[in-house]
Amino acid sequence: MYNSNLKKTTMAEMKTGHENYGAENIQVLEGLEPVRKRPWMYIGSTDERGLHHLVWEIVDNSIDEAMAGYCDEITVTLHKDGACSVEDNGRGIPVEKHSKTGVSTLETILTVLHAGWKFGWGGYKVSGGLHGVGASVVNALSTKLEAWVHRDGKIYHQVFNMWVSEGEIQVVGKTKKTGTIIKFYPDATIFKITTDFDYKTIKNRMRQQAYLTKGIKLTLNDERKNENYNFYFEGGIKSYVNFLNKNESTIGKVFYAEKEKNDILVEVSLQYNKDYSDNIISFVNNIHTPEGWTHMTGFRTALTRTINKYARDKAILKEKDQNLTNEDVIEGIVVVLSIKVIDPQFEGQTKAKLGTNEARGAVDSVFSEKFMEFLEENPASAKSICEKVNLAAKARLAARAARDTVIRKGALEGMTLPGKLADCSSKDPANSEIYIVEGDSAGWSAKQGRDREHQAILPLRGKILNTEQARIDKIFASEQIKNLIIAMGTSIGETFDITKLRYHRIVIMTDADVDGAHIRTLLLTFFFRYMKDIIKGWYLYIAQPPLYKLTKGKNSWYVYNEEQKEKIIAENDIIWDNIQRYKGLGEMNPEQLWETTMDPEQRKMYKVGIEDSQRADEMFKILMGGEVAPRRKFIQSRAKSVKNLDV
Ligand code: 28F
Repeated sequence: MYNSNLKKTTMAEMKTGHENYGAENIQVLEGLEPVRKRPWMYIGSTDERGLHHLVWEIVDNSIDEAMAGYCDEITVTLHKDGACSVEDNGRGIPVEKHSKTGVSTLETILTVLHAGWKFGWGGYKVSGGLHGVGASVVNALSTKLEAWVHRDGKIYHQVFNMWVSEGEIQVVGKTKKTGTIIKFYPDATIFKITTDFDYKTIKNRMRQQAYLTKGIKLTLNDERKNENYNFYFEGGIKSYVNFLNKNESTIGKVFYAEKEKNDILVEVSLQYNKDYSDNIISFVNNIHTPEGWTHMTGFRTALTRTINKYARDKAILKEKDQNLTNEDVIEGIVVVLSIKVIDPQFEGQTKAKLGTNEARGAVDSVFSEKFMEFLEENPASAKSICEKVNLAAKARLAARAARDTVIRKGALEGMTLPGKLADCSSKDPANSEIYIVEGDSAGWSAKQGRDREHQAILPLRGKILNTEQARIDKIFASEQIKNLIIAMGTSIGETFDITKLRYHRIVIMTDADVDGAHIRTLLLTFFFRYMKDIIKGWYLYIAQPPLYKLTKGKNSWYVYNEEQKEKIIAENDIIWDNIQRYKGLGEMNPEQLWETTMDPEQRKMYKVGIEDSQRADEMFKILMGGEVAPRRKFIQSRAKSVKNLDV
């Protein structure tokens, strides 16, 4: 860990402080050593996500300067030599030496842990970043980091090699501008998986930050691919709501409000659409808080109370009508809630849950006051919103009635499993798996070929209901979906209970053709919308049946993709007897299906997970939702990359 070329320093010198350059470096080394020893404690992980946290940390410091009102342009550049640089036109990090430490603010920020730049209140200057661990973490995890500061008419430059300063800060030129540039080279010994920055990842995050900091111009230059992108949203989170609704047909106008309450700045925008799922994203000091918590609770209670009050005042809800529930009022809603809190108490192990109690009250009071004003001032929007939530309430009641009848028949409780289910004999979910198989003939082969002790088979006939476009009462009306729900044992919606899951491996097995892909997508849509915890718990798999069978004499090889086929053909310069392409699972007999796709010793399967919930939500909307235009655009934009289209 120590730089061998550093002069070894006696304890005496260490104690006396900074007169010995080496001593200072030793302190820096000791200060940043914990970061290099346990990087995941500072950036979450050292995989691709952790690598990009380095970028967020530096960008967030520029965003902080923008939130303070001193910067309105931020540029991120991905260099050919693997470096990433961030530039802002803020005031420039101060370079004067501290009287007591003899070290400049710039060097302190870059070499002292948690010297993240936080400063007081007034104009909502709060620190973002990975909760402001500061740029020193980036320095510690980079082989080289350079800083330029434009300030007081001079350009200052300082270089850090293996996070230790190469020398004193230098004046390298004159300037009329002000601002800060940080360029860093991530350390490949820390980021073993990759040090390649991902353009799309950075672009998505910069779009989000631009929405959250209205009026700021964010530019991304990828010098590796000669691509660049600019983001600038005068409308801030209002534009964000429009972006999130771009694939939807909307209901009513966009609502927007911004107001301070008890030292908390509350900014919220929302708009309903005709869809059934909700999309509510919240931020605290520009940090995404996916687990929500107090600020979200404040919002939800205020929304439910306000709509109920308005609907009763306007006699849209009659005396006899039950109150609308939170579930009813969030159906089809898109919300961006952004609050600024001085010293937020983050909870949860990912620090993505706000524990500050004042936030609940502030959001509740600002939102209910402003949203009631909006409903009163926009009666047409208010009416269509109330119609929408009323329909949701009626569907919920109908679904409850439908579920109750189904439950009353004891079906959902698993008392009467669906006739088509060939269950396994083991009753221990951890040792049980279920294959959801497309088609009766494949279903038959799977039933014959399986391991009856541990493998259940549920054959599906043809397409299942597209649950992306169906309301909950239609879900219960569908025989295939009901069979799935009963077979899983968990129920769905508010009665979903993952502990009731009857199998710890659920394998989707469909043909390797377009229809098979469609059925697989319909199943994934259902699990994502109504049994998301099954995916989050990593219980869901996709079987990999062979694409080809190559035969030579009495030998045969199963091949799982085009590349493998080309490789085997290239490697064995022989004349094959036949090369069989499997169009459907039904073409395999039970033994073949077992040994190629179901035998745990030989099979290959994909594990289904959700890396980015927002992205997954958007993709299901585009691919399976009611709006045709976005789907057409998606297909057209990817048509050229499709190789063997079998229509
Ligand atoms: C490319 C990354 O880090 N920009 C920054 C500033 C500006 C000031 C500042 C930063 C330490 C504790 C204050 C300048 N003049 N971009 C950046 N721009 N840090 S980081 O001050 C840090 C001090 O509080 C700054 C007057 N006040 C603040």
